[in-house]
Amino acid sequence: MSKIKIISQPVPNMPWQERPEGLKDAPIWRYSENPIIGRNPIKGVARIFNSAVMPYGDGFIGVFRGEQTNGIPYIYMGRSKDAICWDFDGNKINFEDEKGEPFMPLYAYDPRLVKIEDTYYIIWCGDFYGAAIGMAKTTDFKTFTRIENPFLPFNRNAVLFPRKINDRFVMLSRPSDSGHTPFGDIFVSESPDLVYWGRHRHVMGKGSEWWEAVKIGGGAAPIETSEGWLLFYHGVTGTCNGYVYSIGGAILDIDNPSIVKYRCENFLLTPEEWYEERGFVPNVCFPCATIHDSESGRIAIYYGAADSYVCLAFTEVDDIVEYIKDHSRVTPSDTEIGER
Ligand code: BMA
Repeated sequence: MSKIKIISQPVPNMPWQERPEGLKDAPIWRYSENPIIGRNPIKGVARIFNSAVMPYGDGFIGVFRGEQTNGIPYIYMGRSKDAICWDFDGNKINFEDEKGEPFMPLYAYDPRLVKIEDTYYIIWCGDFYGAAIGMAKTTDFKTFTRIENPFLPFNRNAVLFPRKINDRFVMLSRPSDSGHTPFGDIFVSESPDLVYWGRHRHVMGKGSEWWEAVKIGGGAAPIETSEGWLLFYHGVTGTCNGYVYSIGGAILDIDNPSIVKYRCENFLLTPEEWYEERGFVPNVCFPCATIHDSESGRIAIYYGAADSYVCLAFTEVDDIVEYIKDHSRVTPSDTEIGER
């Protein structure tokens, strides 16, 4: 039993590997068999990465960013018994609109999958006069109904909270440009109905630490804990050879997630292994989901590596919260305009 409570369901069959000896001080450790999804995983799909999974029935389900052989990303569904070996549908998800007519986005990438009450929501980056957030819902993983785009362009990164807060849906996002965005902070917005979004608040700015000095963006859906919302996000630095994406961690106030309680000044994971340093886009660790077990406090983090693979890393709630608190540095830009 962990000291800090994860407030969600038990998932006793979640994937897990113990912390390797010799990695005592590391906040997160990698799965020894990474990557879990390699190249050319489906006919016509060259790479799957930046994808989201969750428990479903007695196994697991996921939405996957599949980069087709023509270079265009779409969302594919997959199922798994152990959340490590995945069976993918050969066809991309066929969405429909609210009238039941077919709807296929021009492209769709970096999907997140979040369950709120009895409905599953998929959030992605698609096209709406440039890059913007798209959303769909399903209750059965057979019919996927596209719902209103939450935000104006441009925005390429959004994550829903897994429950309503003060009776409103809540979403983190990172307003941006339509391209590779050389800036970006995380904001939070609320909606009573998933149609009208407002009360936009600033959450966290790009970091003062060098590893996240260019931009940050939401990662996995926040995990509810007795210490607040545990957020794994991505932070980006610029080098003479391009961007480097690392995984960061923060804890947001449970009732008002625009308040940053703790923010870790160190990255939690940065590209080191061949599958993170080498690929279609080198030096990318991009977290999109976690599977966590309320009984044991174990957390499995799913991250895209080098825009080429899906990988897995592990931590435990007590350890990661303690690490984030011990290395916390909340700057004025994380708080001063949050309440405006
Ligand atoms: C971001 C997104 C991610 C991608 C990353 C690195 O802007 O497009 O999908 O992993 O760039 O290429």
